[in-house]
Amino acid sequence: MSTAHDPEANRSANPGMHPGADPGSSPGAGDAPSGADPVLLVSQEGAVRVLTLNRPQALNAFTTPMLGQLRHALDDAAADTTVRAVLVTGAGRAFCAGQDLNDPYIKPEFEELPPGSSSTGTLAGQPETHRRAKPKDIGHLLDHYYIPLALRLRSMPVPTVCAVNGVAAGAGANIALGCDIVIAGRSASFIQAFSRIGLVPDCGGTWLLTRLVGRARALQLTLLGDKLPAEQAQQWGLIARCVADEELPAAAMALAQQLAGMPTRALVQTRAALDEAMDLELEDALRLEARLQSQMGFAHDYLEGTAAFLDKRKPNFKDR
Ligand code: T3D
Repeated sequence: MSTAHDPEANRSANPGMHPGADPGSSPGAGDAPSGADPVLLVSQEGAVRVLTLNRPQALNAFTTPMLGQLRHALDDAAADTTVRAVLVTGAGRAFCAGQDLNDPYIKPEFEELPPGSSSTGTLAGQPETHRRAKPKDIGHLLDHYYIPLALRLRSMPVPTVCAVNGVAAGAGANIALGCDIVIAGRSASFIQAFSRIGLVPDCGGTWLLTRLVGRARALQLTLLGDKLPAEQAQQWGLIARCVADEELPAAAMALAQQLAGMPTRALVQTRAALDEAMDLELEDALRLEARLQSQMGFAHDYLEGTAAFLDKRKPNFKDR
């Protein structure tokens, strides 16, 4: 899988996602200064758009500019009709360690108080001081970055593959699991790290995990915050495939190329129908299938697919 530096990928992302903050330029901790490596690499192989998280020194932990750029890159892929599948992966030894805990957006800050005031900010391992945590609503980060990103991923007009090349923790795990097909290297792992730092799962974890592995295992993963090795994640049905580390790039690309050659619109409607059917009665699911099948039956790809079968040739699908 090759990656290329694309100046477009490093531009400012959607201003106005948060009052007074530009996700493409806000001061994310450890973010690349201008001229340094971009935090997201964008490249294309055939009809597959490859997005590579690129802060390996911090295990690709998400900064706000990086979140903005990832969302922008997904928007670009969605709008580009030459793209028929998206492959997301990470540079270095990790996929993504979740939210960068140094990011000023969420990092707790304290203010000194006059002696005698009651202190709320004394932390273990630090001298007793009179200080108070400054109020900071870290939920804004979800509202303005993670929710749009998770929804963008789930509504992509092309199939998505995630190649999990190492640890995927917190929001990093749930972004990976939000892709349509998740393939991981044997040494990769999944950690619902939220409870370790006093948070609840986010980025779709509560919705995804119960659906993927059931309530008991979802509770085990999220309450304990333990590391789930890739092989066990596959056995549990959390991810689709687990391969040898050295095989991951080629296997993930082959999967993405296979999907790119398939009838895109039918694949995307299949994802939507499966998601919707989780909350439907059988009869409603049957009627949804019939409605979608009607639409598919009028589309080019169905005519092409059946004609190619009957002509004993390879189909050339076009619909998106
Ligand atoms: O409201 C909101 O919006 C909050 C949103 C929250 C979403 C979330 O994702 S919350 C969960 C955040 N993530 C974590 O809590 C995971 C933190 N990281 C870890 O637990 C461990 O790093 C790992 C288990 C992922 C990997 O461990 P290991 O031993 O392989 O690597 P390491 O030595 O811990 O990390 C290597 C470097 O990456 C290290 O930096 P250094 O010391 O070499 O300069 C470490 O600090 C850095 N790093 C790893 N994760 C993060 C990080 N830096 C900032 N933020 C991180 N999340």
